[in-house]
Amino acid sequence: AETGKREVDFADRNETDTAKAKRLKNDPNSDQDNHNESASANPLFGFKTTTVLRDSAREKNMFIHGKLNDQDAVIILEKTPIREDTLLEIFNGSRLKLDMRNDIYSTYQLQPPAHLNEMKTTVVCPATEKHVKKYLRQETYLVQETGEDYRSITLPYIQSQSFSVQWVYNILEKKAEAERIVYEDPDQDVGFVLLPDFKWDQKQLDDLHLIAIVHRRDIKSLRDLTALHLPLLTNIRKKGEESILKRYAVAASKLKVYLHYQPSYYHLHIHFNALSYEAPGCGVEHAHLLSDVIQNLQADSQYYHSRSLSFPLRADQGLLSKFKDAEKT
Ligand code: GTA
Repeated sequence: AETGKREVDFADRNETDTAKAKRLKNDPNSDQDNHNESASANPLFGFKTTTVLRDSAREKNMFIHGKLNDQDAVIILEKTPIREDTLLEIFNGSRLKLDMRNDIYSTYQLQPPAHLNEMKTTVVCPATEKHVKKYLRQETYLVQETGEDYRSITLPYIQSQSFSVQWVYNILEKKAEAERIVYEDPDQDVGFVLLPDFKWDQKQLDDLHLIAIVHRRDIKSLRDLTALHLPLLTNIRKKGEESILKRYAVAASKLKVYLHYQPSYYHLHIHFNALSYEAPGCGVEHAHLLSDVIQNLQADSQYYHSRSLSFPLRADQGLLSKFKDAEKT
């Protein structure tokens, strides 16, 4: 098997320098056969970058806006973590190029076998202007929203413009990702679907991320929850944790289970993350632990109806200007 893998690796390198240069430059004059082959095997072939929305050398990712077949698209490229179970193959099956050596210190460029050098790639196409703005690096501001602000400012805003939740309905109706479902409770009142979040490539447990999507379609966010929803929330916590233990052998004490406020998608869903993983959006300004939510509702059924909630908004988010207009920031 090892030899087979190496052969593939070397076959890749047999590409001529000219072919490689053409491919890398996305040269429109590159030969048509090559183009057709590449376009069918690679749906991103011909993507034209308009702008890099954000990138991070530390997180090793890049968010790119561009055109894919004349449609606006956002592509997220992300280098994936190194897995312990691949170390043997990395050490024995890679090419090494020495960068420098000094006394007991040396650095190398290591080229692992191609299958260990994958990049997680997320594509949003066609992307709306709202998607482009969502991923653009921007200044954020903390807003404090009273229950009354929610009803007079936030609710009308999210009713008039928020991301489509079609992808959520596709999951609930088994029109998409059906094979990825980890657990389902089909009850229409307290039931939910638990599946991997699309940010998690499921290759390692360090960044475990699942979402529980409720079957009910009448709960937009934390703000809609009352004590009447306690059976739903406790059911999600209990069965979600049990299923994760069964499937991934990760105990409840190694999980953080939370809701976002504001979420991006206004159909109630709950995040299950590895405790040690700093997922985007798990900070105190954005995340509400499910166990706290349950206790708050047990103490006061109207807690999320009346309490002030803080959350960050990006500079160009329409909701921020609504709060500014109301002189709330
Ligand atoms: N299984 O089709 C889907 C799908 N979609 C469209 C979204 N999600 C999906 N999961 C499946 N299939 O965790 C997931 C999202 C998110 C959750 C919605 O549903 O990955 P939310 O409503 O609370 O919204 O959660 P949230 O967390 O604000 O949205 P999101 O998209 O996670 O963005 C928050 C920040 O995370 C972004 O600003 C960005 O910094 C970062 N981010 C987003 N996507 C990626 C990515 N692919 N890679 C790295 N970072 C990302």
